[in-house]
Amino acid sequence: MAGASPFSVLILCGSDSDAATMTAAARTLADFGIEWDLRVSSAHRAPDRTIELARTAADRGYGAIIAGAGLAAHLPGVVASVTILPVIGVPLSAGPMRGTDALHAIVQMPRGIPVATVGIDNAANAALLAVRIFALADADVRARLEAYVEALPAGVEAADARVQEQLAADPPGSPTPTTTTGG
Ligand code: C2R
Repeated sequence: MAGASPFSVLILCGSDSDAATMTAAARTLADFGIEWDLRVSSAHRAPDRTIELARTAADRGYGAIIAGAGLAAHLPGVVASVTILPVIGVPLSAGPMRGTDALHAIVQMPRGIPVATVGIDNAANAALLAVRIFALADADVRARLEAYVEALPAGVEAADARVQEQLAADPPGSPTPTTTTGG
């Protein structure tokens, strides 16, 4: 893409079962002209491979890593321990605890190795955080980010207009027709 950012983002997920959710990060980055690669690698199941991917990421031109995992989600923390790139963790709602297990695992990093953590399944916000980081040094990304933020209120206006229209067409709590008695 013309005007593409000099940095790209490495998106990692712990399993192919995470890939559909994590694709939202890829879509969002593409909207901002930021290139990305999405790779499956598990710190639990393939630690050497995962560490190699993370350790070499900066030299391969990545400016940030987004790591999504569910359950006992060690992937983002392990990745952050072998790179100085900013790492953004996405807790995924795999399993019976619906992502609260992964949220706690990702957000509760010990001092020294931070992982920026977004909401459960919110891969788009992870991408937007990477966009904000890149915008500090990239005027094109910054301009796209400013346009995106400026457009948000219009989306709220449109949502409000839709709700007002629905309420006018079908008002809740309007009195049900009463039958007049007597006479
Ligand atoms: P499977 O569907 O492959 O059994 O994976 C994945 O992110 C996925 O959400 C189930 C879940 O296990 C997670 N997983 C991790 C790690 N590796 C896989 N949390 C890791 O290294 O942290």
